[in-house]
Parts: sequence; structure tokens; C-alpha cells
Amino acid sequence: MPSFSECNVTDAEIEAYERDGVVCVRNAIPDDWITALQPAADWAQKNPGPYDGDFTEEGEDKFYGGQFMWWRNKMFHDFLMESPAAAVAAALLRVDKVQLFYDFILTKEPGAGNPTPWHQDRLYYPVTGPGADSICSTWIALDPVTIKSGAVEYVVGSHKWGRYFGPASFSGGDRYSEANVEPVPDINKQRDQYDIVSWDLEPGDLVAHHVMNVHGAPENSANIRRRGLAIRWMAGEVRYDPRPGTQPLLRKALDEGPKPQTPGEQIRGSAFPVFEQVQ
Ligand SMILES: O=C(O)CCC(=O)C(=O)O
Repeated sequence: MPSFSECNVTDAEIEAYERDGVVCVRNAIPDDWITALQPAADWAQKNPGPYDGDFTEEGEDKFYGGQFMWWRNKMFHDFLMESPAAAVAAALLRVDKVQLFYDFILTKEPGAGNPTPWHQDRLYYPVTGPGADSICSTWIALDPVTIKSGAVEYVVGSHKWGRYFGPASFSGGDRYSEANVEPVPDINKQRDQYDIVSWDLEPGDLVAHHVMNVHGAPENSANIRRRGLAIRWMAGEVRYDPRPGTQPLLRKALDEGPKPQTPGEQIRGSAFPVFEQVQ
């Protein structure tokens, strides 16, 4: 079983994560990892895998999303096994065991024209069970990030609204066909009614958000790339629930990946490792 040790997350950061559903942890990932991940991210983009997609409007090809890179790239594998990322997630979740769901690289090239729509992650995920509503994402900056280059924005406290929103495709247009679920409110139309936060980031800074948090990101109108590595972490029992309306590439990965998962059963196996704290 992979392991993790202490990390530098403070009590104040843990409390902010619980209160706001989002927190920025500065300098969470050492530079050596970042400089190793940058070319790995570009390799993944040039050699897309079976669970990857382009999220831009037709033909633009400027918003790459790669999923489960660690299954096919040694650098992502080593990063997940050895870096402090698991420790940060475990600290924020206040657990001594944390399970990897998947890694997700989101690269917005300069000029990428479409925003990431406001959304809540929960119903994209084909999962259910007691741990499904507390999945934690750690979004790690691989480039300097500003609002101009597409920093993710988060609605503070939205994880406590007690509402589930229907997922929509990142490339615009179609909403997945989730029945009886309300769409996410039009946040941009009434921004002054929400407490919206985002951070300028340096490579190695990390923003963690709760699975029920509502967030989105503008287009990249800067002249530098915006590469973010989002890692999804689970605690407690999370079961595979391949219901219609969830993200199709995630279902494909769980159905056809190296360790196919059984509907209704807890997600398990070496493709979804559990990390345990060592003292
Ligand atoms: O990087 C982005 O533009 C969006 C990230 C996101 O939605 C997520 O990590 O859940």
C-alpha cells in the first residue's frame, strides 16, 4: 500500500476548506516535481490516451483534458506515489487513509476561447456511497496562473447549499441527460450575489475544493499557457454507480481500465490505490 507522511497544511487551512469548500495551499508541491510534471503534461497532450478529450469549441483544439495519465506515464505515476499530494488531501479531509480516484490535467492554451462552465463536480462522477459527497480535488498549478490566463473561480460556501446540480459538457452546448436535476444557477448573470474567490498562483501552489463546491474558469486571454493538474481523492466508502448522465470517459475508464469496476461495489484495486499515513 502506498503511504504518505506529514505535510505543511495548517489547521487554519483545514478549517478554511471545511468552512468555504475551497482553500489555497501555497507552495504545496516542491519545484522538482513541478519541473518534472511540466514536460510530462505536454507529452500527455501530444499523445492523448483513451480517457482524454478536447474541451474547446469545435476545431479550436486549445483546451486539453487528460485523465488517468498515471496509468500510462511514469512521471505522473511517480508523482502520485511519492509527492506530498496525497498527504495534503488527507490532511484536508482529516483522514489517515486516502484513496486516489483519478488525475486530470487541464491545459488551456493562450487564446483558448471557451470558459470552463460553472459546475459542481458531484454528479459528473459515476459514484455513490457515504464517501461520494466528500471527494476532494487538489488543483496544482504547473504555470503561473492569473484570472486572465484562466484561474479557476469558486463560490465560497456553495458546498453547503445542499443542492445537486446537473453536469454539463465542458465544451459547451449539451448538458448530460441527468433526469430531474436542476442546472447550476447562472452565476455570471448575478455575480454580485455570490462570494466568489480565485487566486493568482505560482507553480507548485495548490487549490483544494470540495466535490459539492460550484466553480468555473474564464477563457485564457493571456499569452501564456494554463496547465493545472487536478487530482481527485476519496475517503471512506465510494461505490461505482455508472448511471446515465455521468461523465462518459470516467465510466469508460472504470469499465475498461486496468482494473474494471463492478457496478454497486466499492471502487477498489491497484488502479485506485489507498494511501496510508506513516508516522
Ligand atoms: O481547470 C479548469 O478550468 C476547471 C477545473 C475543474 O473544474 C475541476 O478541477 O474540477
